[in-house]
Amino acid sequence: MSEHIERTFVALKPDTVKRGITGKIIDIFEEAGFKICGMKMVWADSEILEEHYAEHVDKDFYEGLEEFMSSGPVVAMVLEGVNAVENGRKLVGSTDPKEASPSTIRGRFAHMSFDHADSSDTLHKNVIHASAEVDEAEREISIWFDEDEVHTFEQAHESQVR
Ligand code: FUP
Repeated sequence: MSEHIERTFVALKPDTVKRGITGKIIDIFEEAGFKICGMKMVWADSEILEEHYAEHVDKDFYEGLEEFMSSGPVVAMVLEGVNAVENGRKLVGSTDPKEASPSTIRGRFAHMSFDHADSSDTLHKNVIHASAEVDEAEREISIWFDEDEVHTFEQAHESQVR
């Protein structure tokens, strides 16, 4: 496998599942040529969320983050592609939907601002998570997926888009 081919971890958050827009978002990744190597629905508990968000557990906003992330199931995915981590984050856009370009997933499917969420005491709903770094992606994939849930196969169109 070329050094440029990476796997990234993506989670469609509970707001996305409840709004019934998971297919539209999966479509965006598929259209861009990403390979879905793993996908499942998970209703996350505090154990998995504390591991996933280890860097945020001690922060003031963690309680709200965990409440939101456990408010319904997520669609967890492993996506493979050329520089999948960087390219995945590009498609996802800025963390705060208000700052995200309308051409990104967060900008297209949300317009929440975190300032507004804080001042109205609502949760920071931002549609999707995608790993920020390659080592973070590896760590997150191992948290959410067993090895035998991540598949290696060839896409029909692979030679066309790479
Ligand atoms: P990202 O890498 O884009 O997922 O963003 P961060 O790691 O900075 O934040 C993780 C999650 O915490 C974000 F999805 C939003 C949430 N968050 C809050 O709820 N409140 C904050 O003040 C900051 C982040």
